[in-house]
Amino acid sequence: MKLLANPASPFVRKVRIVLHETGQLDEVEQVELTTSPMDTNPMVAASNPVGKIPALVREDGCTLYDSRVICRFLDARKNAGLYPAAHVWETLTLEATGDGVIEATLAIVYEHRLRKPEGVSEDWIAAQWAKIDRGLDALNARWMSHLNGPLDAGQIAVGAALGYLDFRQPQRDWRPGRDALAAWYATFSQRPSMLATAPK
Ligand SMILES: N[C@@H](CCC(=O)N[C@@H](CS)C(=O)NCC(=O)O)C(=O)O
Repeated sequence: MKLLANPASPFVRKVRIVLHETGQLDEVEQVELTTSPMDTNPMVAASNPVGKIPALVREDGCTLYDSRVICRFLDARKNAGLYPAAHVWETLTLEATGDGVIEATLAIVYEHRLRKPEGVSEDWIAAQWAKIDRGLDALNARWMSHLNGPLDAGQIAVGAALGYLDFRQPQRDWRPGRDALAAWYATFSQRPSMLATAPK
């Protein structure tokens, strides 16, 4: 199998963390490439019609895309328990929360990177920050017992989201006022899978 990937992508990072945590690193070749909404890489477009990474090209089945699909596939392949049946809806919702924070953070990155300076909307960026802040506040207020439980795909998405905020928005520290989440991340970010996949 081949994973179309870029080490800076937080959605790719989710998949790479799952590969580490489930012992499948040797079974997936990682093909490093760049793509962007304004300049879609042809190999990505050929694998995922909406032109996004990660995409997982399989020899024995269709190419999978969207990190949630790929993470769930890799988990099922090894019966790794990252989507435990007893808590599957909570786990998927937590994963969606992490992904939503990533989407809003990525939207801010693209707004600065891809628009002409006169086209950048500060109001729109503020609206993305509101999504991020509400997401992080919800994690800190309502999800700590789940986050502190056995490893699952929801935790991995949140870890990737907080790592991406530190990577792209270090000047706006998300930790003040969110002590429980900050304490959780201080420990979670030291997992070997997180250290091995940290964006540079
Ligand atoms: N929902 C998708 C989002 C993937 C995504 O937005 N990936 C970014 C890189 S971090 C991308 O490929 N952007 C290029 C584009 O939007 O055209 C997932 O979870 O995989």
